[in-house]
Amino acid sequence: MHSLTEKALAGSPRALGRLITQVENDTAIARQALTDLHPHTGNAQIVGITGAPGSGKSTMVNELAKEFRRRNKTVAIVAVDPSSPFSGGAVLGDRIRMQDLVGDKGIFVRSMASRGNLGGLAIATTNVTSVLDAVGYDIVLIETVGAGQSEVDIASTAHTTLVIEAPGMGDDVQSIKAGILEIGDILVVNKADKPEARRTIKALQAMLELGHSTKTFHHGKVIETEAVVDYNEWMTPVVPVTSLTGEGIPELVTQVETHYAWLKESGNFDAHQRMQFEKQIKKLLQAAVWEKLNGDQFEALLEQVSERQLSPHAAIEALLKLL
Ligand SMILES: Nc1nc2c(ncn2[C@@H]2O[C@H](COP(=O)(O)OP(=O)(O)OP(=O)(O)O)[C@@H](O)[C@H]2O)c(=O)[nH]1
Ligand SMILES: [Mg+2]
Repeated sequence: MHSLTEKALAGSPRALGRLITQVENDTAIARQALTDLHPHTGNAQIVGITGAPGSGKSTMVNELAKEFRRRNKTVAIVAVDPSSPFSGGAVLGDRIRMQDLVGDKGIFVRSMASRGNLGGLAIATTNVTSVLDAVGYDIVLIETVGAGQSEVDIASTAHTTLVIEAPGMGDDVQSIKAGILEIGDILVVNKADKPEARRTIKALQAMLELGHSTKTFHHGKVIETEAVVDYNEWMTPVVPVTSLTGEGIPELVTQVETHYAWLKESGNFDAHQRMQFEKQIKKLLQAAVWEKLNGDQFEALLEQVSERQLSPHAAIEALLKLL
């Protein structure tokens, strides 16, 4: 085991920071470390926080961290900014807001920025999360802006995904982005201090009711399809909070804990974990294939397919031979 890994496991925040830099840069040390650390993972609750820019994610993460600390849980925060190519650039504001967390040994904060492709950032985020889990943080909070693919990626890394909505950002059921129902385990309406928040809450509740429609037509008769009480089903709650003052944060943290307990008790945890590893392995496989491929060889095959000299299937055969 590399000394950096050993020191990080022993609790050195300095070593942890340096190890994470290795992971971000996908170095040989990092790959070995991830292998060495894998048996130590699986104990942290990983919580994804996603939402539109300005919805209040950073403010909320700060408050969530404080509330988890009050409950004697250690917390690591990963702020992912896919739009920024500079680590620490666009998230400077977050750093300042995180000031009240500084000095607490039970808190670790890390910002990550895109260095080119989003896929690389998603893999790096998953890896960094594994490191934080392995070294013993109870809770890992991942903040990411809802930007296309990234929230889906977060959902495949996190156990519990919070989708943040804020009033005034388009409150009609139609304008709330499709897909949040699938990824959000908890829908949070932030800025509940604003009077318009009631509308947002109502819109989300209406949307959930549509999603959870229990009635369907069968041979012209209305029948109940889903059991009213299904212990295997998680009922997505809508939780209003005011991150600015901390109001509603304890209730939100309780919901986050309840979701984790539900995952474990319902037997969904293992299935969830398997699915996450499956996705991770497939992503890594894809990355490994690209790494092995010679770009010119790929271009040449692409050219032949475009010229109708080779079918895409035959190109795959040729690619597999090249590997
Ligand atoms: N009124 C009100 N304002 C809030 C609340 N929470 C956050 N804000 C404000 O909303 C603005 C955006 O907050 P951030 O926490 O930076 O939002 P964010 O989602 O992290 O933004 P990005 O990281 O840029 O995507 C700030 O001016 C906050 O002070 C709240 O509960 N009520
Ligand atoms: Mg932010």
